[in-house]
Amino acid sequence: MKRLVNKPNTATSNSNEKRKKRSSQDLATPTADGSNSSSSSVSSDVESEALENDKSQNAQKEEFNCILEPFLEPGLSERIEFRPDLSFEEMRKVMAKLFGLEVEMLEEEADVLINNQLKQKRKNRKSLTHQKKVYEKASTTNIPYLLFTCGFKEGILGLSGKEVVEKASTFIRDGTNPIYNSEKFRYVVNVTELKKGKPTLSTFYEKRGFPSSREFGTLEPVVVLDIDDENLEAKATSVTVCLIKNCHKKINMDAFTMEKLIKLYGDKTFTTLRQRPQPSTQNLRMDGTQQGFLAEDKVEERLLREVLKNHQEVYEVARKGFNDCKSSSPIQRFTILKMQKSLRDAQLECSAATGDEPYPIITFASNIDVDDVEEQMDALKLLPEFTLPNKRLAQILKDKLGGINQVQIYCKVPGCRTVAHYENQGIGSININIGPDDCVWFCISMKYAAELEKLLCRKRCAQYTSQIWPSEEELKKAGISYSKFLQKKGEMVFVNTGTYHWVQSNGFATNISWNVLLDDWTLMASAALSNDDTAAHRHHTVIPVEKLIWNIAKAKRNMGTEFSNIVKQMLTCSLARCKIEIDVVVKDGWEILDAAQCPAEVQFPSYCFNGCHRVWMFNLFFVKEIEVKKEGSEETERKLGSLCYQCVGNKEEAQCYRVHKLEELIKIYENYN
Ligand SMILES: O=C(O)CCC(=O)C(=O)O
Ligand SMILES: [Fe+2]
Ligand SMILES: [Zn+2]
Repeated sequence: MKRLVNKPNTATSNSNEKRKKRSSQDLATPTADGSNSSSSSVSSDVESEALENDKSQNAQKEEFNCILEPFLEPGLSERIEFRPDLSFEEMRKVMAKLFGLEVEMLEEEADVLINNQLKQKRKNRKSLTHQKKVYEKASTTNIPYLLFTCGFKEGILGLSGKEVVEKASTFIRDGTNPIYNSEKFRYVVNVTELKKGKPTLSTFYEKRGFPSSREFGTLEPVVVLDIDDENLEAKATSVTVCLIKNCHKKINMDAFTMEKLIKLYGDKTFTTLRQRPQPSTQNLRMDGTQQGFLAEDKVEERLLREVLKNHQEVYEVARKGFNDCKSSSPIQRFTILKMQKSLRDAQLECSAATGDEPYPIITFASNIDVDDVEEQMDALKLLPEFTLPNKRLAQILKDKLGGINQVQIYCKVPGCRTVAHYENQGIGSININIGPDDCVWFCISMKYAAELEKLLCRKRCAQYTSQIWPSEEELKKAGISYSKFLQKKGEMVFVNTGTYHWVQSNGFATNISWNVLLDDWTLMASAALSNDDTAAHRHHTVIPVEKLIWNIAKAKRNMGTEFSNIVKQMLTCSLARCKIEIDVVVKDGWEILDAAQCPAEVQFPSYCFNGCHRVWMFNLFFVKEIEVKKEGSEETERKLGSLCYQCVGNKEEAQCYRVHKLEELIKIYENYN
């Protein structure tokens, strides 16, 4: 709760400097309102009284500085001008190797390279001996997962679409995938379920060539660019993460005030997170215990109006408390205690609270989806085109996807945490701080994905389901470098492909955010890797990757580039799987109808209605009557829904539909290179 006290000074070393400057100015003007400012006619009495005033004001400032000192964000990255980022380059190298690309890379120092090769050899040896223990067996499934990074069988790359389909037709006879090594697929062991013993470490990224690290991790600098930089796109897309300053000159920040948000979405219910505010270097649970990297919050569904009105109230309470503290020197202990109590009392009630918490249980309005409302979209339009929502490759997605090609808003009081994550499918993200205060960011390059994956296992964190707040010390010990920086009002953070990140507000702040999909081969490589990693964790991707690659091919996007090379490899896997799926379903005795014949009330399916973790339904889907919950009620009703082959069960009660003819897919495949 002390974090709330320091609200107006949620301090960076810079704002601290500003504070100091102000106090020396204050010395020149004896009273706060300046009414007695130095005139030659002032009596000596008044002068000495003024001197006393000065002294007491200075003493108070000193006192405030002492109180606030522990809350200044420690250990921040150096803010530097643009320079090439070797971690990002190394990630690109690994990806290029995985997809057999020959791309020009920055030269690295020779000894680093040799060192890494040595490490890799050692690690390879190790992973061979441990491999057996690491994974569970895959489920017995008739149709292989759609996987992009487990390697092709001999002589597959370069085949025509017709040849791929022909080869894939042998699956139904001998049960092995003749196109890609799907038999190597294993689920990752769920480390959160292990109560005792050492957790098995998953090695998904290590197996795909991401290096191990044996040196200590370090604090990386952060590149700061200007929104008017002539080469902004080239620079921003070649570093792990960067800050882009002066965005307030391009955005109408007034479009995102609390009042406007309440007017637009006040009556909508959103997921709000109840959290314990604490320094970014600490990770205590609500009850004061600590559980490694595992963070805790309580989820509540609340009206946005209620949450934002509360934020305004908390802001006022914090401001008043701070002013009360300032009104006496030395600061009275009881005014601090009074302020602490009023801040606790100002919070919304929390059903999960015991009532004895010695801190305010704050409310974080997270992931507020914004539709394409004119004023808000208009407010962003002067930003550089590549940073705007729903441009470039995102346009190919067509469907509206919250937070991906749609803007999302985060409304924060001091201490709100967005826990650690890769962006959906590891793609890039834009985040602008509308202010008034700072947010602190932590970022890790995907170069460290292998080491990070193992560290998370050791900490019993599941990548897709645990709330994770990593410790800086442990990262360094595990050889993982990271950057840590403040994002001030008006600054954008450009999170590049594959960057793992977590964020905390150090004051009151509203952030707006969306994903960017650029025509960049690292993005496709990241989507491919993420597709396979999510499958290994029994999840589905958020972006419909299979649909995306076919739309790219249909639009003949970036032909003859590294981008199209990777997409074509992904298409090979998809085409083969479509053939295998059809063969399995036909052999099982299903009649397949054209999707145009599907009853109108069944919308085009995306995920399986059963909530299963398998792929998005790209081609075949199975329609049957299922029991579903009525909206806003506990009652159920029977409705037509679409399921995947794995979940549909009895064919007497369901009908199979097909979206694409194989000939159509073959043609698109042939025409894309
Ligand atoms: O502002 C936040 O807390 C969310 C940040 C984030 O994860 C993003 O913009 O990608
Ligand atoms: Fe994010
Ligand atoms: Zn399913």
